[in-house]
Amino acid sequence: MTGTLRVAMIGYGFMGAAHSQAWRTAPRVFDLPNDIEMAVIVGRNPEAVADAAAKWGWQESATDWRDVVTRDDIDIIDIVTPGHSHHEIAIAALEAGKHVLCEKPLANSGGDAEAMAEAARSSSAKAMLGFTYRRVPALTRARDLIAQGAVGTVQQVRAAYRQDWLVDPEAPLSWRLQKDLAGHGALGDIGAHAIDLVQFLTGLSVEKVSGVIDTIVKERPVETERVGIAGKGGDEKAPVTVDDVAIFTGRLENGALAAFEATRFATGRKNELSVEISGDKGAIAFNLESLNELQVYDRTADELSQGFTRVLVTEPGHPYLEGWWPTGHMLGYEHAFSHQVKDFIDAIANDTTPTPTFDDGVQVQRVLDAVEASSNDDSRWVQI
Ligand code: SOE
Repeated sequence: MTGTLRVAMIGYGFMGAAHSQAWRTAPRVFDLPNDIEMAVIVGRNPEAVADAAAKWGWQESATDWRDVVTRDDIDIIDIVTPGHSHHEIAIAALEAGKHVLCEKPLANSGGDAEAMAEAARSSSAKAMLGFTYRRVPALTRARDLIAQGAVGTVQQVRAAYRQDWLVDPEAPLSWRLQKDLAGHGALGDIGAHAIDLVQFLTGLSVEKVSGVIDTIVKERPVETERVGIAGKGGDEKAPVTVDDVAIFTGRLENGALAAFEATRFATGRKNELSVEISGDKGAIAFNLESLNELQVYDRTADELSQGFTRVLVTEPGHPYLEGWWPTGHMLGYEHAFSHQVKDFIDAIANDTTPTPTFDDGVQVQRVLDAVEASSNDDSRWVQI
């Protein structure tokens, strides 16, 4: 397939900015099979969405996604709204024959996620889920190394996503803290990344979980202005209806144990997504705060030379690096979003299945729901 693909993006918050940059950048960095037009950006507030269109380079803005998903001049719908609306928008778009890129987590409940996956299976259009960290070059490289046997048999895993933007009890009740909008708290927002990464890196599914979730600050100021992630609040307070912290154990399909942590209360940890995969032949560790590098341990090397080795994933032969800078130059948080666009457009052009699929999203959703169920039942093991 060649020609121009016209994109409409629904939503315009933090992820709207990240995705806009990617839609603009990917065709300039990579040799894509199609031209991309950033056609329409959609949001409920007409002035704010018009400002976003002008700032980020969308041709026009609109206020009703229902009118946009059925337009004949739109090929791709990119969903960057809070989780509660993913289900309705994605299904309408797929039924209208549009390709869909949807932010994570897939939905707010297992039932909604299943319906979305069913719509994706029945559509000839492509559907892809935005677990973007899979496309940080170091993590793509880690997946390849593990698949080639670099750690041998996976025996144990640690994965933590730790932030601290809610330590302040006056940080307001943004949509991420409301169950009806977000589904889960830290568990769904950032724990979902940790779960997806473990499954992506090891190729092993989480089969059962035992965990605890907790809400440390039980009520917060109602949000009066949305700024960044945390926003601004006034005097009125309302209950927090999701978790602040989730700590859980997962049993992988090969029997290995995985320790997971997702928190917005790790004081001083701004955006630490760390994962370590340990096997009988070696280990690989990654931390998003040093996202251009891997720590690699080879247990089969000469005993006296063994130790974790820092490997910089910045070379033109590494995943996605061909389009960027000369040897040794670094990438940042936003680059993975451009890699996501590249892979999505390639899958559309080559008629292949883009990953993560909506089915992958269902699997993660089941794990999230199982962790909450386990916590509600004195941490008993819950089968996925
Ligand atoms: C907020 O916790 C957040 O923006 C998540 O929603 C994103 O998925 C993650 O990439 C960074 O943190």
